[in-house]
Amino acid sequence: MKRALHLFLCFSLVWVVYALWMPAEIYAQDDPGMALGKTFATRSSPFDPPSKDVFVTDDGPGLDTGCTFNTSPAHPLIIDIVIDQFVGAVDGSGFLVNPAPLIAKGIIPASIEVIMPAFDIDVNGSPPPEHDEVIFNGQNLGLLNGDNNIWLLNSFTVPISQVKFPAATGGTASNRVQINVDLLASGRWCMAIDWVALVHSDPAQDRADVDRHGRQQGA
Ligand SMILES: [Ca+2]
Ligand SMILES: [Ca+2]
Ligand SMILES: [Ca+2]
Repeated sequence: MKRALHLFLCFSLVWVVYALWMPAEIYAQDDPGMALGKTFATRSSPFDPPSKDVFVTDDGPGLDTGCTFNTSPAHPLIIDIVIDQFVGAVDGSGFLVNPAPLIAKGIIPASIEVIMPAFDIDVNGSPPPEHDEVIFNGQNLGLLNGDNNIWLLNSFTVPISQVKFPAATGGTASNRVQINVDLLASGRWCMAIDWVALVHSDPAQDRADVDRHGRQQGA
């Protein structure tokens, strides 16, 4: 009986160690297939998304794809980031009808940062180099930056007027990032994205900027 209890305790201990160890092991690997259906995010880059003042998409279509060419069926990469915070009236597309008073009151910032870790953006590759274009809700934000075989955190500033919000409390709005890979060639360069975050800066700071701007205009 004592031996059976001993065996049981040993087995339990092994299982606990195994259970604690396993998620860390899977988490550290860049294997989107293994992450499907898991509750934790796939971390394919060395960068963790911010946890404060942020809307983030870390798993799903367009993310953790491995190096993707423009000849891949997965191209272009399309990543939707959901905002579930109602702030004011929006038009039929989800854009704020009148953001200025909300900015002045400090309810929303004047702009947000769209940030994403991007892999292997060969801007210094042999001509033609890698040119990967970022589109946010239909607006061109510019080209991704990076270098051969490294992850680099890219950041783009977007005016709040180009961000989609839900029409009512409890609703959601999808903000779409599209990456057009390798604009200058076909099947030449590949890249990947780990996550996309919409980071809102401090509305109080924006309000101060608006006030200062207003005073400057009025002076
Ligand atoms: Ca490369
Ligand atoms: Ca590349
Ligand atoms: Ca990810």
